[in-house]
Amino acid sequence: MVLYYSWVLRAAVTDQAPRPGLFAGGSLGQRGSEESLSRAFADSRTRLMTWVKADDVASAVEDMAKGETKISLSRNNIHVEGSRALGEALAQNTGLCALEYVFMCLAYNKIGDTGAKAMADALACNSILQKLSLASNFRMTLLDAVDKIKFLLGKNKARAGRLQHYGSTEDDAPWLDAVHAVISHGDAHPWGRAKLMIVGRGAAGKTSTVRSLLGQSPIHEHRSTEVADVHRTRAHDWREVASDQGEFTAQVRFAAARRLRELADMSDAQQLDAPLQDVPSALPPLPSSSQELSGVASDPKPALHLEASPRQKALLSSEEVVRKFSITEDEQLLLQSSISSETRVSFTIWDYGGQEVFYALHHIFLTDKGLYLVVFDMREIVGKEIFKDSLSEEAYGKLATQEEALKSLRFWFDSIRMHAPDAPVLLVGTHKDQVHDLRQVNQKLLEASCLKRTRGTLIRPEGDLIFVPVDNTDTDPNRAASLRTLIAATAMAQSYVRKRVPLAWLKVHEDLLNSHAPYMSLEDIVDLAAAYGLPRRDVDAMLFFFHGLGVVVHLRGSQTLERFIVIDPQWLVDKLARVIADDLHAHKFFYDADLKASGLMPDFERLRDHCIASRRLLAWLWGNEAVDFLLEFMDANMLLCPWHFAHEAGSNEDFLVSGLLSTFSREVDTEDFEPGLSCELDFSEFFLPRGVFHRLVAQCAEYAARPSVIGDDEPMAPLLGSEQAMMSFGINNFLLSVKENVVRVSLAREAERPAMVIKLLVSMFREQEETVFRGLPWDLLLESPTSHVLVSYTKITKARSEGKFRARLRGRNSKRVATVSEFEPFFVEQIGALDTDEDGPAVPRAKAVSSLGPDEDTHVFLSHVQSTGGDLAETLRLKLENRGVKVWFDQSHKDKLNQEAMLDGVRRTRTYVLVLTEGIFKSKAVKAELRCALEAKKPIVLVHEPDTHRLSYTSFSEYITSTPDFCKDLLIEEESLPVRRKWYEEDSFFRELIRRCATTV
Ligand SMILES: Nc1nc2c(ncn2[C@@H]2O[C@H](COP(=O)(O)OP(=O)(O)OP(=O)(O)O)[C@@H](O)[C@H]2O)c(=O)[nH]1
Ligand SMILES: [Mg+2]
Repeated sequence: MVLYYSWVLRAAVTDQAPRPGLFAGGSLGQRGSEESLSRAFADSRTRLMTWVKADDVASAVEDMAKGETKISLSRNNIHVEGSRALGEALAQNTGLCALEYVFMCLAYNKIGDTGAKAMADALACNSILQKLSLASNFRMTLLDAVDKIKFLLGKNKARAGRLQHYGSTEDDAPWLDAVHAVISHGDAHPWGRAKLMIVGRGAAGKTSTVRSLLGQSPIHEHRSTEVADVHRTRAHDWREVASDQGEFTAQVRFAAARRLRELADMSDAQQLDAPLQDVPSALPPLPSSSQELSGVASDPKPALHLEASPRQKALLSSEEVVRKFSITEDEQLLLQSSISSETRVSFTIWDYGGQEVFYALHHIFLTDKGLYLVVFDMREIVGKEIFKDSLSEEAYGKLATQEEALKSLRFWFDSIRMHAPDAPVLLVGTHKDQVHDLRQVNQKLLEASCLKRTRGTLIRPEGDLIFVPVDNTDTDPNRAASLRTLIAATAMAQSYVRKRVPLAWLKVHEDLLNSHAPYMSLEDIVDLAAAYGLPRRDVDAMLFFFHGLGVVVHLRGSQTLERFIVIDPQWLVDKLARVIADDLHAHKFFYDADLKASGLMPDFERLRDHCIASRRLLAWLWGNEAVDFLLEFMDANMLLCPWHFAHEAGSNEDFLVSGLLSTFSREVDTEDFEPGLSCELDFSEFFLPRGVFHRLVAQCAEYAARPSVIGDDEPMAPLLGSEQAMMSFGINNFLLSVKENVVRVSLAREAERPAMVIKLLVSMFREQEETVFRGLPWDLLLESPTSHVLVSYTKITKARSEGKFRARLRGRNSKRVATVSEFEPFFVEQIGALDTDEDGPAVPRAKAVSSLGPDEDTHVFLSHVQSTGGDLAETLRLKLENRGVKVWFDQSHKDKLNQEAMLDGVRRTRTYVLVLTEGIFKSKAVKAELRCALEAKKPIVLVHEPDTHRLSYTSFSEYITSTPDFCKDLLIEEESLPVRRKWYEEDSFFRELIRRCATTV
């Protein structure tokens, strides 16, 4: 319980931007106030920094009126643990400086010597607290701690007196002028920000290592992290900053200090006295930022001035400059002296939960602009047996074997290489207090083959060890000093950390954080940025950069996703954690009174038992917040998909949460299944990332329910297990299974079109490969139905194309051989190559197309820009024509390339299709065609390139910005259809396109 109190205390005191407020409640020891306290901090987002006991309310109100802040915690059973936590919180707190007078009462709390020492340590960092009562505390004997406290409080008091005068003296002029100059010039400065990702097995000590890095006190019990915890650090001392604290102010201070020093270095004292507007010209020009940062074209220099054009808001008002930037001379000098410091970098730390269920989320969060800390428990690497006698049975039982631990390291190295191939990796070994022979750990790691898998991205510390050992139980706040140094130096070597970022970006970010909104619409951010003079294009570049750094989450695959920016990544992680949870974390819901009362318990049980979630359950789990976005986010990341199979307890909108399938312990009953043709997707050249199989299952489940696939039959609901799935595409039944690095597909013996099913599955996997698992090597192996030898599909097709049907091919990892002709059953369906999107002669194609009217020459006019959309338009034309649609397309009418002929083509077509790719509206021809289509009142259909990895891709905001005035709202009014290229999706894409083009009968 004491720990619980300390949590509350920490929540209260680390709050960095307090607004004087009042919380009245009973003592913390009483259940009621415990709850109201946590509610106050969890729900309201108000900055309640003051609370008092109920009977003190009157005096507290008086204090508040005087602008005084009192934190009264007397008689609260805070004990040693609580006071330590409080000390830690106080050490971090910079927010209290908004208050003029701060008093804290800790009387009657049994904090003892340790608590007093913690308070003394805290005050060494906290320069705000001026009064602290420690009266009547149990066994307090350490007088020097009390003396130290008295001394430090006195210093703070004196300092506070000084502070009040700042901003008004003549001495401040050069400093404030420099601040003004920095802000008015609006230049870009290196932000020095990086993303630090902490990964490793469950209970390896990741969270403890993060606490060590942040200088926080050790935790002894294991509180397993759910999905991830996101922390942000301050540049110079690794202290954690509050989630609403931006870095604009710090950046301006730093830039001002640099400016002052540069001016001093020029040894031209006149410069300092020069009028404000002359100051920037005295300095070397700084390069513009946004082009450099993202490759997104932008105005060469965002013009930001303190009192600029009337529409443009100054980044800060003059009064704000004086108020925020009046700092002591000592602080100014300190800033100037730290300019050359090579390690001034702040981090967004992502502390991942190590449980397997969270691995499904890796591809979203393991991004490449980051550093990876792979944390392992050294006891497991040396072999847990050594610790059998020194550990409790329970603790010993939780340790992994050496083999498991090394396998886990290999898994993490592979996952990082998969998702962030160039990111630096640091290895951290925990439990240094228990493992003394570090060389032995080193030796084991070197012997294990897993290190090779980092492919040169492993950063080695100085000395003989290839990892950094840590003792997370040490109470010294600097226990991870050498690790911090290594991380910071590694980060500084990354070019994106040194990139220059316009101050206006940081100001926008600070405003976003200060809004306390967990997410915001793109339109609102565009407006906010516009107020500071940032054009819409720069907003794209800014959000792209922020997303890469893990500062915001902004996906761009669809219009809904693109319009939604998550400002607080922890909010998103917490929402996901409520759905993708392991048994341990899901347990609490079974006792949730609200869930019971809402009548959704059966839905919840169904989610846990069958991985099927009803929309109403998801809405409840997400507190009815941003439900459409979250659904689309999960869908886009293949964590769920619509589930169209009936279920007794089901609502009418269900989803298969494929991200949860790994928690399944059940197996599929395959007793009656008679396998026919089989093949394997083999990933053993590298590894099979978690999630490939479950995503494939989700893709199949969605596909299997399409009306065009089901036909007139009753759909068979897939039978799902964690490593198996029995499915059916129409009358073709098949079994999917996964083992080690292989996904196996077995068609039922009676399946009619086995090769088509295989082609569909390969196409689904290739979709994953393009969107999530880029560069993942794999091979398609076909199993001979007679000899059961598995042979690479590439080898078979090569031999067939050379007519070598009698050639004998060696099986994978086997001495056995099979003749090419054994594989003929895979080729009889004539549906084209199994591993491409090409059609064979026997591919069934849907839809009769209506005949043309007397005024119509074509069904469709494809309007596109050749440089970026030429290939796409050509593919669309071919596939539409294959389906009987007559298409007007300029490349196929070479003789009619003059404008009049094209416009005539528009007038004499049934539907005008605009193919949206990068730069579409820059084309004069496209604009003329579009204008003509509008004048002729043709139906307009939009299709767009959705693949963010293609050069022809651009964002919707870019399309909207560049839409010509004569059709300004076109993209807002018409919903664009994303182009689908993969074989399994192509048919439904063209059906929909043809439907929209009104060409079906
Ligand atoms: N003795 C000792 N214990 C440690 C050390 N580091 C971590 N622990 C303990 O190991 C247990 C697990 O630590 P955590 O930091 O919570 O582990 P984690 O990796 O974050 O675990 P998950 O969040 O579940 O993935 C806790 O009981 C810690 O106190 C260490 O260096 N020495
Ligand atoms: Mg953890």
